[in-house]
Formats: sequence, structure tokens, C-alpha cells
Amino acid sequence: MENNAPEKRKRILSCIQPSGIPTLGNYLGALKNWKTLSEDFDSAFAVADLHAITVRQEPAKFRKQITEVLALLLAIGLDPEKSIVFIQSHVPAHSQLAWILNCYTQFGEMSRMTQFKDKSKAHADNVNVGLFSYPVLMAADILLYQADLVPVGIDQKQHLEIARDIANRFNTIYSPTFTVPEPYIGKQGAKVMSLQDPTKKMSKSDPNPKSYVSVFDTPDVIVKKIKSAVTDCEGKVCYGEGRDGVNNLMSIYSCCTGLDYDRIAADFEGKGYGEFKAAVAEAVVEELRPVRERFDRYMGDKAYLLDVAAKGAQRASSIADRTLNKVMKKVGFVLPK
Ligand code: AQP
Repeated sequence: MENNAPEKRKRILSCIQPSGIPTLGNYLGALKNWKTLSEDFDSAFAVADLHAITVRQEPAKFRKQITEVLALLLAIGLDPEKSIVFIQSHVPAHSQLAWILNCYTQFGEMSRMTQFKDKSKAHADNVNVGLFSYPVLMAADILLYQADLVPVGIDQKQHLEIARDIANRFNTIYSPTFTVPEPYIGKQGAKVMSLQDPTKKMSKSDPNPKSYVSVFDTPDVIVKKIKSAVTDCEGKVCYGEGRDGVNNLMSIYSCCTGLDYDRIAADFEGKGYGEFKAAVAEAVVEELRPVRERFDRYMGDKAYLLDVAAKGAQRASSIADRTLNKVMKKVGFVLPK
């Protein structure tokens, strides 16, 4: 008999930490793709507030950042009626599953994580256990929703591999429980680098604000920051090995304009970095302008934002609780009546 049932859409899940004002790196590496992906997949997007407290946050500022990131998710064009848009801590199953998965993750595996090594250097006075087990919470985020694909910047690929290992391990010890997720990495903008040290990724928590463009920087500030970006003394706009600063600006320009590297090199042949940087800055300003305008509108309606968060948490919980119950049964817990 012919099977006319519609093919089940694949599910994606992605999160962003409210650990500061999101950067151009977050935008080009992740957020910009999310709107398009949300049209083709069943999708859930979260403000990862539980992850953000692995680094000390100032409470009032933190509360504001959580609201801002929620508004930003809507400003990039996500439709909360179609995608599940929620705040991670509003769905307790994330913390509950993370604890269980901690017991299925080896100390040695976590010790190899690059982000842990980097962040423990950057926050040497607060190398907490949460920072160490961050990838386990990330695995819980993903596995709760049985996500097929996880759109991430290339910097998060190692964490996604751990999520896959944990899922496979649990599925092997018990029986198939979790979908084993695949990374989804956009072609360009996969890794935007710091404007001041282009060997390091651009991060919203970098103490030097000149190192990143935040999505809410005004046009003047964007121009200033890009003009002061580190390049080299070759004075030639073309992509090449060891030219991290120029490569980074070319990649940013390419993501904003859709032009490939050969075309960019041809357009700027014989022109200096000054002219190139001005063009990059203008492209970034234009790219971020509509996002900023929509963001301002959403921030002006806090009641609507709270409503979106409440509905999102309800929808997210109905999927997450189902997975958590399944896991608890398999492990041998007695479930509450
Ligand atoms: N520089 C980057 N280039 C490309 N993609 C990036 N992402 C982050 N930085 C870059 C991607 O953005 C998504 C959300 O990231 P996150 O906020 O959850 O965590 P993160 O990777 O730790 O981002 P930051 O800005 O570096 O935050 P802090 O400074 O708090 O650690 C992810 O998909 C990430 O890959």
C-alpha cells in the first residue's frame, strides 16, 4: 500500500547565551542562519541563561541581557508561533537531564574541551564545576528535543561531538533513546575573529570592546571599531595564509554582501586598507540596521516578550518532559505518580 503520510520534518535546536550583548560573530556565525532554517525545519531556539552563569554575572545586568537576547531572537525574524522560542531556565528538564548525563560522561572527556581551557585561563579566579561540565548541559539541551541538526558556529563543534558521544553511549547502555544530532555549520561566517587579535574568535565577553562589533553598536561605533581592526603591512586586499586580520575582514564583508573572495580582491585591487575598511564598515552597518530597528520595537513591549517566553516554555516542556521521563524510566528511577 502506498504511504501518503507526510514526511516528518527534521528538528533543529540552537541556543545563545545572554552573557553580554551578542556580537557580529554570533550574528553571522549563528543568528543570521536561524531565520532561514526555521522555515525549513521544526525548530526551537533558547536563551541559554543557565550556561551564562558559568561566568559570574551581575544580577540586574544579567536580567536585562536575558530580555535583550529574547528580543533579538524575534528581531532576527523568528516567528514564535512557528518556532519554539524560550528561556532555558524556564524548562527545568534541562537541569534535570544534565545531572543524569553528568553520570554518563567521563572526567577525561571534559578535560579536553578547548573552551574550558580557554575560559579557565580567562576567569582563573572562578574555575567552577559548571564551567567544566558546560558541554553536558549543552548535550542535555539538544538531546531533550531529539534534535536532528544543531546549527552552531565552528567554535562549538567539539561540544557537539561530545553530545553525540553521550547520546550514543546512553543508547548503547540501554536502548535507542536519543536522536544522535549532526552539526549544521553555515558555509561562511563560520568563525568570525576578534578585530584586535584575529587569531582569537570574536566573543561578547571579551573585556576589550574594540575586539568585537556588538549587534547594537551605533553606525559611528561600528565604523570606528572596523577602522581600528588589526591588519598587516602588506596593504593588499586578498585572502591568504597568515593574513588573519585581512582574511577576517574579507570573510565579514563576504557574509554581508554575498560577494566571494575573488570578486572582493578584484574590486579592491590597487586600493588600500582604508578604503576597504570603510566598505566593510558600511556593509556591516546596513546588515545590522533592520535588526536593530526591530529590536528597539520589541524592547518597547516587555509584556509581549514575557508572553512569548511563557508560551515558548510551555511548548518546550511538553517535548522535553517526554524525553526526560523516558530517560528516568530507563535508568530505573521510580517516576512520581
Ligand atoms: N566568533 C564567532 N564566530 C562565529 N560564530 C560564533 N558564535 C559565537 N561566537 C562566534 C556562535 O554563536 C552561537 C551562540 O553562541 P553562545 O553565545 O551560546 O556561546 P559562545 O560560542 O561562547 O559565544 P561568545 O560570544 O564567545 O560568548 P561568551 O563570550 O560568553 O563565551 C553559537 O552557535 C556559537 O557557535
